[in-house]
Amino acid sequence: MPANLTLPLFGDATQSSREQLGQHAWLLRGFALAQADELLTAIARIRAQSPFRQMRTPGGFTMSVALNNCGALGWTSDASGYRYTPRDPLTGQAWPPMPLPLLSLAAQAAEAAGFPGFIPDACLLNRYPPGSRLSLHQDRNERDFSAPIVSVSLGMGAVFLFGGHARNDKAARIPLLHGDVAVWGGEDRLRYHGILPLKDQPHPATGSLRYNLTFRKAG
Ligand code: MD3
Ligand code: FE
Repeated sequence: MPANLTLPLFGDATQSSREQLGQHAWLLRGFALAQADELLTAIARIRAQSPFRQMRTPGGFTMSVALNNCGALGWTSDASGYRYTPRDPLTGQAWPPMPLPLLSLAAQAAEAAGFPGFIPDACLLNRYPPGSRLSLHQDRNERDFSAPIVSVSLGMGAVFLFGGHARNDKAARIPLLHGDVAVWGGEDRLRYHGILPLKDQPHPATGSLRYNLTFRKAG
């Protein structure tokens, strides 16, 4: 951790900094801090239209993380597989539109990480209660792997597993804190990654929850 990064009471970064995780993978510490309240307000509006829900995996498990989407396409999982759909299967309606502040934050973060012109058409919202986790996986349901993915972390901190191109490659453990943004593309786009079971360390902005937004070009 660079010496200029100070961690106050709740573990948020107070300054932004840029850490390189891979050839084309960057962690922008605190990049979303100034917009965090605006982002949480946007999540509350999205939730009123399409609720967070625990999806089933094709293998028959129920995910511990609750999911939601905004944008033209949304990621869903059920007994028949993983895919992007234009409608929320729960409401039968289109997913809520992607709020402009979210879209512009994602585009700015991508640009700061060397991916100018990123226009996502999907934003997956993950909501983690204490104890929930995301096991090691690759993001490969998007049509075009040449676009990067941008992720924004809000609320409780989590330990991110940053693996390699094979499931068994040793994974680095990287804390993700309120306001942190990660961007990965190029050769890092298909790295295995996951989130360890969340500790209950309530955050003033969200209580005992963590939110992660991932912006993707899915279609
Ligand atoms: C992957 N979400 O929704 S994003 C997912 O925090 C997902 O909710 C996690 O994986 C979450 O599919 C992690 C953070 C991240 C950061 C850097 C990466 C994922 C990465 C670099 C390479 C590959
Ligand atoms: Fe992922």
